[in-house]
Amino acid sequence: MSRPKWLPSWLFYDAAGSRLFDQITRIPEYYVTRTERAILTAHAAEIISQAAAGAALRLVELGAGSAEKTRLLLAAAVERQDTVFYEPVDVSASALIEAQMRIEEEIPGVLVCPRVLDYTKELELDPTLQSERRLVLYIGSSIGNFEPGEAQLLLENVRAALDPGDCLVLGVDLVKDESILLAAYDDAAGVTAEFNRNILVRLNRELDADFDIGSFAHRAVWNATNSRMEMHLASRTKQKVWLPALDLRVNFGAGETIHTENSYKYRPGQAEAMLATAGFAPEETWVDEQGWFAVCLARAK
Ligand code: AVI
Repeated sequence: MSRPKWLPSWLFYDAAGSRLFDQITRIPEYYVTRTERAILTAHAAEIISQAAAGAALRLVELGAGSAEKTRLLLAAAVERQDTVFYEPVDVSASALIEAQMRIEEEIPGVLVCPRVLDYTKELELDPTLQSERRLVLYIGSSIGNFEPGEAQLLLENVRAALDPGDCLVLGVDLVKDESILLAAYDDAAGVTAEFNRNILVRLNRELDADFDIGSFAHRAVWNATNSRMEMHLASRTKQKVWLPALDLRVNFGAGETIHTENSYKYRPGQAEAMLATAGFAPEETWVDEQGWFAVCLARAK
């Protein structure tokens, strides 16, 4: 058992965790979703026309479609060209089917071609016609949940899957006042706390573990040295947990924590530097008035 204890954050996203995350995107303290949405609402047409640069666009999204935000870009693309191919890439076939039905019904002119793939491991995209360009969307600050080296590698893999002239739109969360960050990851209604504890609910269900869920407290911490928000679960008491499926007994001291998530916050210019290292030419960055979130458009060199 490693010390400090940790769990991988992909474990959050079972059906209940995905529902809770969806709720998080609507809580007042979680500025991330609404700030990025406001940037995309204001600039969708510009992003689409700049990325297209006269060609027809084929949109690819890493993740199964971030609902309204993707819709803004798809709608702007349909305005310019009658038919838009949209390839959402996700590990979850059910999330892709749901996205396909939703989008084809809501935006006539979009043809959804879902791809069941783990884009963190492999990324092979459909070939494009000579008259087409790809625009890959990686929005929602998803890149922030990767360690810096992994994030760089991910951008390099995206670049490797593209042809020169194709584009990437990357949404990154920026460093801001600590009090705003802390509130966003520890909201008053306790939705983020429930999201964090759901990881233990999942281990109880899937590994037959006996975590006493209420005896773990949600902690959100700003780690200024590493420029990241961290989530932890702190054991309120000294206790033992039994995970029969792994034949594992785990001891917790009172106050001992399990580190469950890192959410990196970038400094202005940092995402552009990573994009350049990955073989993209950063073309334009749109930031909200408060300087909280950045949407970067970069072109594959
Ligand atoms: C999915 N990801 C970008 C979210 C974030 O902000 O890092 C996950 C999340 N964790 C707590 N609240 C939201």
